[in-house]
Amino acid sequence: MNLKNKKIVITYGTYDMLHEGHLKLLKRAKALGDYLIVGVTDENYDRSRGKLNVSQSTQERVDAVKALDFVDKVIVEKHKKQKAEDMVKYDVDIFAIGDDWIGAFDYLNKYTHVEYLPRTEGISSTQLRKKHIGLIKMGLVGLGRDTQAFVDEAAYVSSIKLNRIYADDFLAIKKFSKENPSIEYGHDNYEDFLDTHVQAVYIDTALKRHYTLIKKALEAGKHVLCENPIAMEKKELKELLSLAKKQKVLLLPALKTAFMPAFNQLLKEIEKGDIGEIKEVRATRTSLYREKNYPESFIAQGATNILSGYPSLLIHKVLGKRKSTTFFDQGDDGYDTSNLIVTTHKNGTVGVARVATGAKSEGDAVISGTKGYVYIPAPWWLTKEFYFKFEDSHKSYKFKYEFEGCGLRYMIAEFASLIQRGKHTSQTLSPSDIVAISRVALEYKDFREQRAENDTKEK
Ligand code: C2G
Repeated sequence: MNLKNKKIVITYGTYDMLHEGHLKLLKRAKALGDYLIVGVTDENYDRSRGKLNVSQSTQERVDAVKALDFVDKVIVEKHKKQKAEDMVKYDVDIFAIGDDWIGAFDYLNKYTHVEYLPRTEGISSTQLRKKHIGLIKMGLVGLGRDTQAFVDEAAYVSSIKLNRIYADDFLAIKKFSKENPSIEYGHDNYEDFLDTHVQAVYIDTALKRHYTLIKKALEAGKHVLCENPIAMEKKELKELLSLAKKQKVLLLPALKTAFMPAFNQLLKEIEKGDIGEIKEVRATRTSLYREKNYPESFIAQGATNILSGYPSLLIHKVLGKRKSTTFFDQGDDGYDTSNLIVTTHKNGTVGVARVATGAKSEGDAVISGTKGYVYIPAPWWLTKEFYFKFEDSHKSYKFKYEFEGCGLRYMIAEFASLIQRGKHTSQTLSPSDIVAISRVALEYKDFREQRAENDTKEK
């Protein structure tokens, strides 16, 4: 189509479960001109602007809009600044949007004419989702350090109904449900708990209990989200992942960083190659749990077990498969309190993960390349902002995002959305990602055992 002398109209939206309200708005927008461009928001951008409960994937939503014969072009909207860029790129005459946004896009008047159109009352994606998809019934397993935060954050994911708990200590359950009225049912028998209508569970217990609890939940056909690491032995990890596959359910470690909008944007930006060939990824995570009054039994699980998942996630996502792993650990009270984990990857690239519960350091991360580096300030695992820096400091730029709450809701939203879409694995944290990330801690366990054996032999 020759667009010369044509009036170009653009509009944007999520268009989850495309409905009458969307259609009316799109038709009104088209009537304003000759050529209609529709920007469909992608999942990551939606999460970053607080839309957690979208039930369809970007592709499904794009396809639904593309199928409308009066829509001339469909693009994907990936970040906040894109609207302004699109106005120039497509030489847009009119930007149209529903009047629920009145005033919000006045800043675009400097590029084009902004028109707020009447919105259709009485219909919304939220209502449709409730009617057609139903709620995912979810239960809590254990009463760990993160359980309260999980309940608080799950309240923002409207597709989840979290009202049941299993824990050993019945008095503790009673206290917890009193403080959290949404938790209506408590069990101190795991089999009874699994025998209910619960479709999915969140496990937050001592690490060594994960394997058995996950296995039973998977056998009972439940989807599982479990604190990291999900198993303490290589063969157990493999067994659980194949069991999840066989049972056609989802098994995810609760590595919240993997699902945070800014972290995903960071990975996309790095892929663009501005910092050249990547040579090294360094990431630190330390926490003096004893000073924060964590029980000794928690600390005795070892710094590598408790903390290495996060640095390993960043290093694996950026550098890929590991070739070798070397541990420089310190502090041995029967467990490690500090560990420097150096890994090598393809083309001689190096990952340096620093974890400690008995030493304190700056919790930042640096990704170094031949042309520049990315700096993610502490706490890098709650990714908010990151800087692209170059020799010529004038070329440096930064990305800044906000996240809501303590960041857990993005992971819970992804978990729920995968279940709703009938997916049994996540692209964000695939089974091979899970194996690669967890194996760092599992190999450290083998390393310690081997070293202890050698020490005994020497004596
Ligand atoms: N809409 C409507 N009537 C409804 C529901 C939605 O007219 N009952 C309109 C909205 O006003 C918007 C479009 O349909 O113009 C898409 O709505 P959503 O899918 O809810 O997307 P939204 O969050 O409004 O996206 O960059 C994204 C945009 O800024 C807005």
